[in-house]
Amino acid sequence: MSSENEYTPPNVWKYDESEAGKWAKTNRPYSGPTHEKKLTRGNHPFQLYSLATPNGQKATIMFEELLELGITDAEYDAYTIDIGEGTQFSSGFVEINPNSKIPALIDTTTDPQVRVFESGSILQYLADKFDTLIPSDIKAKTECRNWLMWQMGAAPFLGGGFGHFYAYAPEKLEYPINRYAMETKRQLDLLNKHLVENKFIAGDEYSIADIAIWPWYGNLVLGKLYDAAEFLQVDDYPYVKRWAEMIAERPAVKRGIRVNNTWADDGLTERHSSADFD
Ligand SMILES: N[C@@H](CCC(=O)N[C@@H](CS)C(=O)NCC(=O)O)C(=O)O
Repeated sequence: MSSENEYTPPNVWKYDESEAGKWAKTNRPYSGPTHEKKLTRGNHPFQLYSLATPNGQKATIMFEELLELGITDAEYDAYTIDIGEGTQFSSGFVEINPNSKIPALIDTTTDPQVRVFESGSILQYLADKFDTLIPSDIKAKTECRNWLMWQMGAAPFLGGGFGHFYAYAPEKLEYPINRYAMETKRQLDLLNKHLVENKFIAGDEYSIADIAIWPWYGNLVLGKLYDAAEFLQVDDYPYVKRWAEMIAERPAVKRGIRVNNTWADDGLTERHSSADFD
């Protein structure tokens, strides 16, 4: 197959800043801080630095679910990290996540304090710490972790693959859109088949597996991600839709998706108490 867009890679790839497109401030071929800036800190046990993207929603939904369960030790301050402006490259943020990606968390109740990065690690840490939202029986717990790890491996094909080429890339290219639409639909079909027999992802109980998967695949079938519901024919996955709608109704989920949300009318740039939602 050849096209007028065909690209012959040179022997050595070169970094061209002008080619970086929509994410010019975020895409660089190296890691580490770009500027000195400390993180702001509040008084609650947990300090969260995030943004209401699907990966960020996992952390804020988890905190709101813990608080909904009456676990007041899970009180948190949430600060917005503006990834379009490159705030994830400040020295303070890089100290808690050398990978410069939201969400990142500090548990201030331990000595020394614990940094937690990677949304899956944050969910696992909080579930372990408060002994909830993960089954205790080893078989059920493993099934929950299976799906948690599945999400961490699968979602980059949806976000970095499909979402990038369908919604963000400067030109619409058929090959990558086809490739990642195919993989996204395969993943949706997998979830749909799984949810025929399971009320929640890990079985009968709501768990961190649902909290990890819903922000990506739930939002997608509810038409809230990449405006791609028609393109991907999400009505073909009725069990994913049933599950997504059920989870969207949870009070903690309704609150969680408002935190660090700088684009929704009811979004909260920072969250310090339950009263912020009033
Ligand atoms: N595997 C990571 C992915 C986190 C991630 O990709 N975060 C994005 C926003 S959704 C980010 O911070 N991007 C900023 C950048 O790439 O510089 C996780 O699940 O925490």
